[in-house]
Amino acid sequence: MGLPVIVFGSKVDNMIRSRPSAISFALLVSLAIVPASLATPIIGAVSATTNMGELQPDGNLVHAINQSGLLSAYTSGVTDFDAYMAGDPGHFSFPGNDWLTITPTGVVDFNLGSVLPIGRMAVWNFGGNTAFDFTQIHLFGSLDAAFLTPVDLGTFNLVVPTINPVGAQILSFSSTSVQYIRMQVVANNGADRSALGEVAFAAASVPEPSSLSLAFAAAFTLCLSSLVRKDVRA
Ligand SMILES: [Ca+2]
Repeated sequence: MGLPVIVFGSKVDNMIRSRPSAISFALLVSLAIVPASLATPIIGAVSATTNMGELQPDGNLVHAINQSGLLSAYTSGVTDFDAYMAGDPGHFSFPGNDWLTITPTGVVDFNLGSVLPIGRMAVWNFGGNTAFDFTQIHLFGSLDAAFLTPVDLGTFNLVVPTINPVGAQILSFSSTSVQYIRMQVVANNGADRSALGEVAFAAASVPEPSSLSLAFAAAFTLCLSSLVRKDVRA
């Protein structure tokens, strides 16, 4: 029976040719060793606070973190950030879909729910080429809600979209383990108050094999070791 040569040396290769069940098992194990976690899951904030106010009746801050207005939904912690953004998900600014502030500048803190390595932030600015859009923000990260030891993530200029729905602008910074992200609004596009469509974050995680895959990998190693020992004795 002719079996394909894969990556083994000649002795092991000949041995495996004589053991079709062994190579079938090895191939099955190889397929089972897959990452259990996504490389960059998208993270939505679980809550947010601000000193910029919430213009009523429709301008609650939660509208910037609850996926309202997003034309395609994601599952926080599950959906892959890059795969999601590759689809160019738009946000439609409309009453009930945006955070409307009372003051033009100030601070908003996003709580991610747990400490995560965050290296990117997606911002959907207010749609329609308005004077309410944020134009410059400064980001800080923190392990604690009081930002007692903030990590400076940098200043970013935001694009004022001319259309509605709008695409996300991706802001990149050094991956930092934080639970809270502070957005300091430095400037808006000229109005005496501001508006924001939506934000989300990307958590960089190291892919880890699942426990089941680890068990398969251990069995795979033992199998090969046993086969090699038998081959050496032969
Ligand atoms: Ca929204």
